[in-house]
Amino acid sequence: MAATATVDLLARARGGDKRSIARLVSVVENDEPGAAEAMRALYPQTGRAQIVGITGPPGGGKSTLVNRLAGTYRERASRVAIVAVDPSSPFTGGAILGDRIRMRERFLDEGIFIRSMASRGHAGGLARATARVVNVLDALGTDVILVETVGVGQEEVDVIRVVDTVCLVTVPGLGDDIQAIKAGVLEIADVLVVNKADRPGADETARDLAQMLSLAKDRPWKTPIVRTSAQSGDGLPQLVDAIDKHRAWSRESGEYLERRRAAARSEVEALLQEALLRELAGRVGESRLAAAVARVAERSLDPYAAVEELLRG
Ligand SMILES: Nc1nc2c(ncn2[C@@H]2O[C@H](COP(=O)(O)OP(=O)(O)O)[C@@H](O)[C@H]2O)c(=O)[nH]1
Ligand SMILES: [Mg+2]
Repeated sequence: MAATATVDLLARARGGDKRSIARLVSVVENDEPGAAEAMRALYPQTGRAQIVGITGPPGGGKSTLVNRLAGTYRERASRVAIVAVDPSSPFTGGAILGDRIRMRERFLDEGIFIRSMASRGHAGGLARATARVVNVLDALGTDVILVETVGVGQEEVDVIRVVDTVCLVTVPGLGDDIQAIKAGVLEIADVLVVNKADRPGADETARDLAQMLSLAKDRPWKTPIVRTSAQSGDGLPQLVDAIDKHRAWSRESGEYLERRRAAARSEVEALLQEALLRELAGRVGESRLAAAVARVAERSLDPYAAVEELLRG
């Protein structure tokens, strides 16, 4: 994208034009030409949005909850964004007709921007693309950014690191599955949500979670457990309140800055790694690399010696 085109796009996106926001988000998400320039212009304006993560196993009601939260936050904020990072199910996946209709209302609301992230081919790619998208939305003046992700693997744990407050969603009757919620995921949860509390067993699940928390190592923040029904909206005010309390504590205790620093570090390190790799590839050259690889394949050179030789130049 030409420099002037990027400037125009930035201006329109800042004005709140949804199509321009979508285009800019795509440029940055996919690291298209113009991405670095846009980031440079936008970065000084980041750091204002409240970023909330909703994570947990598939089917727990995360999308339904996020949809509700977006509506709730929209009542007090002019711009809300939803970033759905769920490669396994699109944003509408599993939602019943009523949910779809409510979802459509959100789509029609000029103050709510919704983006589904495409999955990436390489490890760490999704987390970094999400960080870039969140930064852009933040810089464009979004007040609240809700990030939905499936809390299953390391990649998802990395994705959720970009947020200020992590809500982990579980449902009643998971039984042994609760044990399957990885200790690491429980550790990064700032708010525990027992959704589908309209179903039997919510109190037991809440008790099980409380017990698991009591076994975990002491943290200065006391993780609250909130019962919600994303379907009826019960417990939503309590959830918003818990998120707000965590935000206040986080700012006051310095946790917020610490997380921002950790996120900045992983972003810079990842870019540095890429840049070093590119530089090294240029220095080594494809023909020398190919020659060394051929010798390793023929067993006339071992891989360690090959690397040493290539680096020696
Ligand atoms: N009974 C009940 N069903 C819910 C609740 N929240 C979501 N669901 C339903 O659970 C299914 C999965 O919801 P979805 O939001 O797609 O879950 P996700 O995979 O975690 O994003 C859908 O059929 C929802 O309608 C709830 O609080 N109570
Ligand atoms: Mg979902």
